[in-house]
Amino acid sequence: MAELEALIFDVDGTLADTERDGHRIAFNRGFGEAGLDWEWSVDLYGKLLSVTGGKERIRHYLDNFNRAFQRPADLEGFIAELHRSKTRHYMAMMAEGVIPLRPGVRRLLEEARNAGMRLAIATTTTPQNVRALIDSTLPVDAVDWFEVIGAGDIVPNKKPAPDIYTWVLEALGLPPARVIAFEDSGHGVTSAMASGIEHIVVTVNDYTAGQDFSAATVALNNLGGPDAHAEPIMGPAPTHGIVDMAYLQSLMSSAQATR
Ligand code: XBP
Ligand code: MG
Repeated sequence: MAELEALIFDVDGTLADTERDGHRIAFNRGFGEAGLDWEWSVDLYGKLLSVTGGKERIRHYLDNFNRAFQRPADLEGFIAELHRSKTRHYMAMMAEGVIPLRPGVRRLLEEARNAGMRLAIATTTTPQNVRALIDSTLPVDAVDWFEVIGAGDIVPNKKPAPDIYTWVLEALGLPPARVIAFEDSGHGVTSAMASGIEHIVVTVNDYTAGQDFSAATVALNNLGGPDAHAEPIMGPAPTHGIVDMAYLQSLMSSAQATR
């Protein structure tokens, strides 16, 4: 039986609900600072999430939702500058501690560390954003809990392409059968699967709840804790409503038994 050696976490929507009240607000603040009257509502942002990556998302917005905008000659430079401003606003918001971790995330990270599990991150977001979230929600030096952090533009293609998971697996030196990926979105599941990862745990949120997770191992409302039971939308229910190491090991074994 392939042994479980590492847990690889997506960040946005998985470790924390950062999209609606974090990234969206930071984009809007960046637009305001640049003198633009663009305002991304909660609904519009849900549509824009079909494209991952902030710079890519701004371009998608201009191509599909704001065609009347008079584009500057250097559109790429303009988007890059807007995005740098958005990142500054996002980091400031994280430093204020506006977004908590999702239920059960800290518990599972600590339990995994105690069990000798290797931890990694695979995300499309900018590396500074990952650091800002970890610093504001976990103990000092918790960034070192993650042996590998794959983030942002270090790979040519963002999720749903497999690049970021492939990069992280290579950095860990592990075959995909030895890891579990944690995701919140259809794009994330597609990305992990395409890199060869066989075991994927999804925790849905308001933006992703209706997406197709049939390719995942299990989809739940959250990872579970004292005030938030983990309930499956698809796949086996965890004992006592908690996704713990024993439950993750059981997912690995039952997947192998059915092969
Ligand atoms: C997250 C994203 C990110 C953030 C914005 O996707 O799509 O683009 O919304 O980050 P996933 P940047 O959770 O699948 O990794 O603005 O820093 O690009
Ligand atoms: Mg995500």
